[in-house]
Amino acid sequence: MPGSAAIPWNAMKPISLTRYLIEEQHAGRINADLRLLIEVVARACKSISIAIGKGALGGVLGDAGTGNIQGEAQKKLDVLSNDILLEANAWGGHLAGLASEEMDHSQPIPDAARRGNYLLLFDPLDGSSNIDVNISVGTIFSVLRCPDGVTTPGDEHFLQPGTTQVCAGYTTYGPSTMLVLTVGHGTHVFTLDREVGTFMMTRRDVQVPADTKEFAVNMSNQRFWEPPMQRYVADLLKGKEGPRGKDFNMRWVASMVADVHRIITRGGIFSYPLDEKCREKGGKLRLMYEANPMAFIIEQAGGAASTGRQRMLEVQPTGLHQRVPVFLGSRNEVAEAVRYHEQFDREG
Ligand code: P6P
Repeated sequence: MPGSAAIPWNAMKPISLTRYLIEEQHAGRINADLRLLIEVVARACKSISIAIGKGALGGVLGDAGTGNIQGEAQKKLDVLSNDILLEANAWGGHLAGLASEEMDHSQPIPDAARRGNYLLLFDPLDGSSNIDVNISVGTIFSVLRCPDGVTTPGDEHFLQPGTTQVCAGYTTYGPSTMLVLTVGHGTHVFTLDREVGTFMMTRRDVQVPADTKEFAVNMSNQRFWEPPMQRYVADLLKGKEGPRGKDFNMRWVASMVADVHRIITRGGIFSYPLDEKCREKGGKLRLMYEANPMAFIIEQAGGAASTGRQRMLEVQPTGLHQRVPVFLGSRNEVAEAVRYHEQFDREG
């Protein structure tokens, strides 16, 4: 076309996950084993997406009739998703071991297979209580390095603070299937092109707005919260007339991946604080394969993540299925929630 400006060919269409990972490898930011690991997990998420998409027609809804170490009844899709991720990661030679919300203990890669240097942790299907009512659910994963000299990792080798993660991601199975990923150089969003079967980059280097007017919390727990959480939310609800000087909106999907993805997309704060019901367990959400990967993803997108009293990524884990209180999202709002907790701890 005469006069049309020449558009660099590679600016004309989104790049695939594979191309992004190859570019990261060529830049020296990831190695071949980590690239393979991420591709394998992404491929497993595509299989999970297909299984979920069948719904009632696939015979995969409802309870599996089993329970997990969390004391939760497992859904059929919990077990299927876990099996898909185990099988996908068993033979690639990129892992030394893996751990799952659905398994009591971590599992070293079978002796017969070549072992790599990474540890993979995942919640294979987070929010699975929403499956039977057709609400978005997701897969969350975190990657750590296996400690030097350890060839058969045990649970104790997974107990590394979130700052040691080399990769974290989640896949949200919603109207579209989207993979959100960080390898420590920004947070990027990939959307599954179902016709081709490829994740295509649809947002590079997400930046979560520093401020927000939207909070996510299960308000039915309000009477069980600690005083600082009571005061923080009470002030949110006072709106423009209150100390915050602005009105807030509330969302609660009860699927962490869906709530966090909304925050990645438009900002907000997600909270699952301590309450009298979960205090003895340390909280509701799990540190190693829910809070830490989400914290890494959010921080890489300019947000913040805290227990309310400590930066999430600096928590020293004491157990594979350890639970923690969670505040994450727009950094200035998380700082405000933390301020309420610090003031209470100082002054009561
Ligand atoms: P509640 C789902 O079971 C989950 O682990 C998270 O995905 C979600 O944010 C939370 O629990 C919902 O908890 O108490 O509101 O059902």
